Amino acid sequence: MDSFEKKILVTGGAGFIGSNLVNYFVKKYPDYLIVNLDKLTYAGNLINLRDVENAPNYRFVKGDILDKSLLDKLFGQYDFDTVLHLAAESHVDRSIDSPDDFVHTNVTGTVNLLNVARKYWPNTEGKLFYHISTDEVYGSLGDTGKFTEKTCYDPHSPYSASKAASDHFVRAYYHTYGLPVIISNCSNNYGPYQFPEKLIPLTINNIIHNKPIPVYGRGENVRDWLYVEDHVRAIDLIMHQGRNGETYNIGGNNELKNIEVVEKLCEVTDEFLGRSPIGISKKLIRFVKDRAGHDWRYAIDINKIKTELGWQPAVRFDEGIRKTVQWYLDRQDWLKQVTSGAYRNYYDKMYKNRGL
Ligand code: NAD
Ligand code: TDX
Repeated sequence: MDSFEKKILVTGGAGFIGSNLVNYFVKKYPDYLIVNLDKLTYAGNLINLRDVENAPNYRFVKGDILDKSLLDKLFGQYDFDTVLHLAAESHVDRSIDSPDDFVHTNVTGTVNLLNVARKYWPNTEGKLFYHISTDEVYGSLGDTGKFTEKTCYDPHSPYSASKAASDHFVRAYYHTYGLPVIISNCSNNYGPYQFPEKLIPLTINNIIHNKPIPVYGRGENVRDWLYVEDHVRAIDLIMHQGRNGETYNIGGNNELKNIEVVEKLCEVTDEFLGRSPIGISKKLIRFVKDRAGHDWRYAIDINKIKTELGWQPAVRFDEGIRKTVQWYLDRQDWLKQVTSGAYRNYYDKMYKNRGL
């Protein structure tokens, strides 16, 4: 164990961003030990990690961040110096249907991790607790303005309220106990391995199967989209060069209305599937009842991470979306596998509720 330069606990490493991060870190840093702790909820899948599962610097532990004795055992066994905390319930619609799991995992789970880090890190030299969070903690913007690191928290959904609470606990442990922490708040990610309940993979999956595409309200809400690999690169930089106690906003400089995203996906997917005329799949679009408390617009000011750490998004949306559509078309086995089982019931119920 001591032969590793760093010993990193990644939580939620079988989910969308987590698996992209684990795949990237395990390959880029053979001298770092990456221990991935994941409960494997509906959103976590070990097939996302096939490329690295036998790597000598990678370990997987199936477990829950609510299991305090497991956390204690893992810290004792591996002597972690870094925590990259991504495990969370992450889907806003699910948080509206049933908030409790969001409180348990996102709030209590985060506090459990903070407590165990605090216990095992009496000497904080070289240690870091890094919480990967969301721009949704800042609430909703009108037609102008951007979120900066100084924007006041104003979460609107049970999901964003739970992430805001966890961010507050992370900062409280920095101020109260001197735990070395960093938080980053990122905008909407897209790319390989995103669970097909989120707008982009859901739309691609529905186009493939000629199913209705639900667009909430009039489709005019705006999100700032970032290719997941750019987010992972930002996390890598922040982990190595970010300053203790600081917050970094991460965004794609890429604001789009939901309807623009969906129409673009129809065009690219039609092109790749050879459907004619290109754009014919737009006939699948259905405007449905709006999401309760639907945040109007998110936009991120990336000035701090750009000037301090030299990070900016590298993948343009046009390029990222083509890579993403191609990935889902190539990996229909993946789509099939992750949408079987318990997910089916959720999906069928959601469609029924929306009259689709
Ligand atoms: P995801 O839902 O795809 O993955 C979450 C992972 O956490 C899954 O593998 C799941 O099994 C695991 N998990 C859930 N509860 C757990 C528990 N109690 N114990 C252990 N593991 C558990 O989520 P994602 O989209 O990859 O998001 C990862 C993190 O990044 C989250 O904290 C999310 O809030 C944050 N984030 C996401 C986005 C985005 O656009 N997806 C943007 C900004 C921030
Ligand atoms: O079927 C849909 N139709 C639709 O119009 C879905 C699933 C979504 N939408 C809209 C709602 C949002 O305005 O599309 C936009 C994107 O929705 P989601 O993919 O559910 O993402 P969002 O709610 O913006 O939250 C995401 O980004 C921030 C992630 O799920 C969070 O985990 C992350 O923190």
